[in-house]
Amino acid sequence: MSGGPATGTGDLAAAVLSGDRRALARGITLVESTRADHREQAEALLEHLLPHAGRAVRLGVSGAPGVGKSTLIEALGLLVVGRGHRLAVLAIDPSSSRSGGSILGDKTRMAELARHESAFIRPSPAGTTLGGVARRTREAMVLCEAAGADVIVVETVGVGQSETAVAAMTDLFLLLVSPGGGDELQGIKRGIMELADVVAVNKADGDLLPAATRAVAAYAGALHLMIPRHRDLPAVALPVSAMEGTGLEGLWDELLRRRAHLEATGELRAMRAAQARDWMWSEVREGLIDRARRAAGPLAAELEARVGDGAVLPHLAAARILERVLQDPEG
Ligand SMILES: Nc1nc2c(ncn2[C@@H]2O[C@H](COP(=O)(O)OP(=O)(O)OP(=O)(O)O)[C@@H](O)[C@H]2O)c(=O)[nH]1
Ligand SMILES: [Mg+2]
Repeated sequence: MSGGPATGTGDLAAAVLSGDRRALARGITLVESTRADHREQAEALLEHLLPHAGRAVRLGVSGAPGVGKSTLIEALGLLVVGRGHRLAVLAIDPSSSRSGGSILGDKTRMAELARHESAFIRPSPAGTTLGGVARRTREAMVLCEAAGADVIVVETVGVGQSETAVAAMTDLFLLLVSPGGGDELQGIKRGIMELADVVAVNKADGDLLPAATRAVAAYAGALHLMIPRHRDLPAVALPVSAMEGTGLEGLWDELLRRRAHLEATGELRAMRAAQARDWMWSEVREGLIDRARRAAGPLAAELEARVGDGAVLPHLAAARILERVLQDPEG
């Protein structure tokens, strides 16, 4: 790149817009970087690209470990690119630093999809905070859409708050469950079920088929008792087999039907507006916390220790840190 960072960013933006996958990968690396100069370039890049984003179908997929997310995303992804779409798969996985990159393993598991010219799979960055990973995933989504992806799948492992983070950046939320039935239903937090547009009971094949059929009925009953996320569009439960491919056409059609409904009623626009507002405030939160840590310096560790010992009340410690930020607003 020549001509300083501004020109470089412009060139990169043009390359991303032309659908150049290597440029897209480089752009995502830039938004993932924590270096201050990279951050500046990332922001310039996003400013170029944001007007070209926003048209994709954004689908969140979550489910417990081993439920079949990777298998499903590969199979559904192949179906989607087979219908002429351009697909990007991103992941929110704040635990990936601990597990050594489960999504990296996924890329090899989704081998056929990863090789497809219309699919782009991006392993999750090793993140320290959910907020940090979520920010980078949101920004990566903008880049993928600018590069021409019209379907974005954001995957997360269903073990924590990451479902809420994914639901806050997507149009549709697919909860994948296994045919465990009643017991398992108890284990899934109500709040997560309430986010779902579709609960897909996976592994509805072979010996597991009868259990899967019962589970679909149990989930349908449970969903029936909940307040739907979208009025006139109650969530549904469906059986699928990611391994055998059964139910996937129906699943995709159901997702598209719901997306079309949300678009027609204006709910999609309202949802995206609310998401943009949330994004803004979460940036404020993350930014303030970053600055507070920098402004507090060694005082942070000292106060953490004293709060831990019960020597200082947390809100008083917080007030002291906030005072520092206000004295030193540039961080
Ligand atoms: N019988 C059956 N097995 C399946 C199906 N889908 C996935 N599996 C199996 O379930 C296991 C876990 O599948 P993955 O796709 O790796 O599950 P995952 O949810 O991505 O797991 P993590 O990434 O560890 O959270 C593998 O052994 C798959 O072969 C299915 O539709 N039917
Ligand atoms: Mg997986």
